[in-house]
Amino acid sequence: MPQAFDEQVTRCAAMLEQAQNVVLLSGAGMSTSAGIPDFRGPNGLYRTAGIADPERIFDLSEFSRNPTLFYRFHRAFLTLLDTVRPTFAHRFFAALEQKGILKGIVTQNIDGLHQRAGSSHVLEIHGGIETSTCVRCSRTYSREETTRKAFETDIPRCDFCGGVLKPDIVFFSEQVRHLEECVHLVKTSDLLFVVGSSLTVTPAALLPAYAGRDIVVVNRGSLSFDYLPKRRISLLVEEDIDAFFKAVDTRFSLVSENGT
Ligand code: CNA
Repeated sequence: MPQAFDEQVTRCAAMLEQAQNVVLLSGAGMSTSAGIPDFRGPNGLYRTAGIADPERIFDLSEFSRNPTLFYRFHRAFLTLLDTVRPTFAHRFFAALEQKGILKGIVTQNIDGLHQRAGSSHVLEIHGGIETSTCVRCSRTYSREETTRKAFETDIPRCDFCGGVLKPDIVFFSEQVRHLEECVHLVKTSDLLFVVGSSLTVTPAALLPAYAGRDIVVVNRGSLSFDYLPKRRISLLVEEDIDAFFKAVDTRFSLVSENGT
């Protein structure tokens, strides 16, 4: 039987008080209240994109054949990023790092909101959009250069060889980033938060099984137990992420109203 909200808040606060090595694994649900849709949630991209088989957006062979679909999505994403701000939960975890309790964040997100909230130890396991690489000559381009090109032409290309620029996001079938460091971070945690992830994308979904001690999952909606058996979870909170961490923060007052 699900525990009442207040009881879950109390348990989470008690675990936080005991913990010395908190780690966060975050997913797209962390940013939905900022206005960035997730993939598999009720308003997620997979239901709303109007594209048959939307996984094609991040499919490497599709990108190699024709990057138009990806850049149509990416231009909209870049425009959206200019309008959004970190959520309460982003600021809560940034504050935990400042307090010295949180040792690092593994994020599957590519929106940079953890860093904008003030977190400094962020491992972007699925890469990010700060740089792009020419698929032909491997020259690196900044986010600013790629963005300018993406809005000037249909497909941004390398100034030197004309190759297509690909933002350094991990596409399906590509190697993830920082995997060893992510595993080490999770193994050394005494409290792992898994927040806003359906835990369907491997290898990120395999990480929680390495957790050193307690695991708190905060996720409302689709959640796979294929890689993280339910019995390994100390606390499963099926509530809105910001609402839950706001309630937890009433016990700590880490987050100020107008900033971290
Ligand atoms: P996902 O599979 O879309 O799962 C997100 C989960 O969060 C779902 O179970 C939702 O129901 C849940 N959720 C959404 N909003 C809330 C909320 N307010 N409160 C509680 N639960 C909520 O996303 P994953 O991260 O698991 O999948 C991995 C993909 C998604 C990664 O490769 C990401 O790069 C990719 N992605 C990232 C972003 C981003 O950077 N913000 C956006 C969309 C997709």
